[in-house]
Amino acid sequence: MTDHHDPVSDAVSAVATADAARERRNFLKRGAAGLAAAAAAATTARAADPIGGDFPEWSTKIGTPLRGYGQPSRFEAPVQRYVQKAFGDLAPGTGGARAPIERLEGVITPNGLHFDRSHNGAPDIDPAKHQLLIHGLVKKPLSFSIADLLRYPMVSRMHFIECSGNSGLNLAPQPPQLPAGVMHGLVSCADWTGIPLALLLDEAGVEPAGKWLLAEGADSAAMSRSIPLGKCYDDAIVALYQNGERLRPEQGYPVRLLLPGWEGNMNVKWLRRLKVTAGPTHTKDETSRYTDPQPDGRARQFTFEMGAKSVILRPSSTMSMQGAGLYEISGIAWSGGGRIARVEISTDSGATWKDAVLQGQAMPKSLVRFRLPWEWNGQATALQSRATDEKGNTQPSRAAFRAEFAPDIRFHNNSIVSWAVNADGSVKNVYL
Ligand SMILES: Nc1nc2c(c(=O)[nH]1)N[C@H]1C(S)=C(S)[C@@H](COP(=O)(O)O)O[C@H]1N2
Ligand SMILES: [Mo]
Repeated sequence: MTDHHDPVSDAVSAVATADAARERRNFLKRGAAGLAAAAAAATTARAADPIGGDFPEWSTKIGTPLRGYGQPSRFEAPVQRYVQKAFGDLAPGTGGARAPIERLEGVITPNGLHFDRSHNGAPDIDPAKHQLLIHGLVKKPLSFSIADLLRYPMVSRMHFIECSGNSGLNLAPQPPQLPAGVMHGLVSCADWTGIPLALLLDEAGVEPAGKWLLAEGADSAAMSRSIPLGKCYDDAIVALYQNGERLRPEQGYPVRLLLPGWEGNMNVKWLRRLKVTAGPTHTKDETSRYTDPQPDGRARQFTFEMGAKSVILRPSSTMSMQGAGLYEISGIAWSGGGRIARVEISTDSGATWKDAVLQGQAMPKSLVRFRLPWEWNGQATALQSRATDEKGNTQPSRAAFRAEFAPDIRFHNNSIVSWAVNADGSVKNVYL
């Protein structure tokens, strides 16, 4: 049998590159004893090889040629966004493609899987021709090309975007039995890079009468929203990059507005115009949608900040448990109010709660990963998670949320999600 992994010949053939030469120096430094040990280790590894010393096919030939843009393994092809066209192929760009959050880990949403909520599809914008206009109540109206914008100082920050229609499906009379991403995947998180909006507004010089901003997209839906100037000066970003690369078309290429922690809809994509105004414009997009009917018949408008929220992803609805024993409960939490301070988990249908571990640094208005080991005794129970942010905002129970609004409430559902774990191991969506 050919020895594919002879450490000596490997080291010798590696001399060709500078990197490998350094490796070889280190290798030779280990001396004869080191060589013997390495050979022994290789023998042991081979003896322990579960396929009896024959290497799998992929270990015996040249791999995939080098390529300009990497793609996930073909075995990960089933990991896709959940595409929901609101009007089918009559309006193929209208609706949402939800992130398969239950199949992801950590807190960063890969760019190809970032949820996409679009009112009339992603326009194919030529960055060499696109302009961003700042006008209205300003001393000096300004028009920026993308090349102009790329010369400004930038900031990078991790933030989630959540559509206020997220979890709307969980307001249905009966709990839908769907993967978590279909119900709660209108949320994603990325490392966004762009220009603080305050910088561009200062350059245009806002008039004292200017109190609001109208932001408009260059898509054929001309999506537009009114934003109080305070937010624009606080932490708003004119974003050009998403996780290190330029924005994806679905996320607003070549430039979008990012309003950290505020409802997804206000994060205007394909940004073409910012008009400083004295008051809100009451555009179609902020009157026909995103308002919340109350029991007294009146509706709340302009619910900007997204509530504290969490969802357990492993295990979650439509998954199945592989028998009693030790599991890790893992999920994501976020809040438009700032940092997540705490995520509590109940493994007994809400009777008792335990603090989960928040992984890494909880960043403001970003997803945070939580984890908790759980010994499942094999009996039927329900899992719940409850997030609280640094301001003390916490997730309401489903009943409390329902009581606060009229029965036809569709948006801003941040109520506690419950997964039943049945004795047969099946995990179901339930209302508790
Ligand atoms: N111009 C424009 N901006 C838009 C939209 C749109 O259809 N057109 N959709 C909005 C909605 S409803 C949401 S939830 C977010 C979604 O951002 P994403 O698609 O990058 O996830 O973008 C917002 N910005
Ligand atoms: Mo949205």
